Amino acid sequence: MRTPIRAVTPESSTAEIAGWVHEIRDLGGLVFLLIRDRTGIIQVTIPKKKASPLVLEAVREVSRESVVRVTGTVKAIEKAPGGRELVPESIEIISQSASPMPLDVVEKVPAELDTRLDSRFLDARRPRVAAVFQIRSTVIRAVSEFLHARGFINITTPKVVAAATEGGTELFPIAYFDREAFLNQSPQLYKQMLMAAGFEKVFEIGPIFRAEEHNTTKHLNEATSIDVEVSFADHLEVMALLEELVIHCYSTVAESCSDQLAQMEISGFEVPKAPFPRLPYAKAIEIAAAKSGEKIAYGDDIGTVAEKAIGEEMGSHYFIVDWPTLIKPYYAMPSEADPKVSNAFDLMHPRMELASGSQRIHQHNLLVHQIRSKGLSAESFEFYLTPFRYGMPPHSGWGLGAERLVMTMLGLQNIREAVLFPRDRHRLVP
Ligand code: AMO
Repeated sequence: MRTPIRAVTPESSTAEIAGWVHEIRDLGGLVFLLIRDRTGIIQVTIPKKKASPLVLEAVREVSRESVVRVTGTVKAIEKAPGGRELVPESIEIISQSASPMPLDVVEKVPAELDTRLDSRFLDARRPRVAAVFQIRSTVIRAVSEFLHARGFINITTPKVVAAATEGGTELFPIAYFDREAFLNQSPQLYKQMLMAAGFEKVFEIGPIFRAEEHNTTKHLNEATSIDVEVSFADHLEVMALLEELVIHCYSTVAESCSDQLAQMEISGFEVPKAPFPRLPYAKAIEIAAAKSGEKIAYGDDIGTVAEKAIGEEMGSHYFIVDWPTLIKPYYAMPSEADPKVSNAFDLMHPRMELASGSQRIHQHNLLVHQIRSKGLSAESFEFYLTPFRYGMPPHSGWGLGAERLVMTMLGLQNIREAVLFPRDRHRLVP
């Protein structure tokens, strides 16, 4: 039976391990093979004089990054990783690796991100890279557990759709038999329709597609969105839920990923504290003008430079609230007190936007009016609008970018580092 490398301790007497040949060090009379599996690294020590001919032949033939199985005796030794070594009785080469490799797993030569992504399967053998995806997995589990515990239903909505959600641009058209269809930009319309179905609390963790032209360090063409929709709740209630969820994700990672954080050399991992400040849009653009010199007219979007300046001023997670109705999507509810402002919010990390959401319009007539006032055709939204005529409860929700959450949590420089196989303007393989 194969033992995970981490479970081989100085107290073990014998062990059978299997993994990749991380390094080969030939010191003349002694050869060291470092063998790696996902749990750790062990030193296999081969004294040339004492080893069997079969073991010596395997050692001569094996190349780095080959998959091997080794059985032998465990000895306590202080200098080796984990305080133990394995002296082999047999070494079986299960799968020999070709060389030279397109990427150095041991990373003596640091590689460009593009080279790493071209050979992601090798890149992800690096414990530091694998740690990102173990943490990402923990974050997704934390989200799912958190929402299930609060009575949410996990939904799956179509990714092949007939209409835009977030406005007409940024859509990927596809051929759907003899009709035009699109890859969905957001589950927005579907999660809202399920409020009319009486589900009350839904969530989805799934792909969203955006034909963003710009190739930046924080945009993907295929991203993962954590979407939530709640009936009988206003924007303030779903903001509180979002804040609690983000903190829960950080706490879960702090509690259960200490090895991975150490692997990534992240020390002093900080869990953000509630409440996140609520910054009105009008104040945000004032800060941007004062700090970055970038003047934003009321009603214009907050661009990257301004976002950065505001982020520096705020220093930790915060919400931007009281957005002008004009720049928020048609489904955002205008404030009762001042309809020029909508009940919409963005959750910000000092580096970038993480989520946006709002209280939604639940009145059919108002929604049709808003769709038309954005220059969109209400007819193409028929399937979405009909449920609003047969008993639609008031509701609110948000969409949180999973990659941006992981990227900002781990201080990654490029969003592509938080995706196994990113899709961007230039990348369609692997
Ligand atoms: P929005 O378009 O702001 O809102 O998207 C929500 C969040 O999804 C992430 N995101 C992206 N991440 C990486 N690359 C992209 N191209 C990309 N586009 C979006 C961001 C963003 O904050 N329907 C609304 C949500 C709602 O109101 O419920 C929506 O899609 O982190």
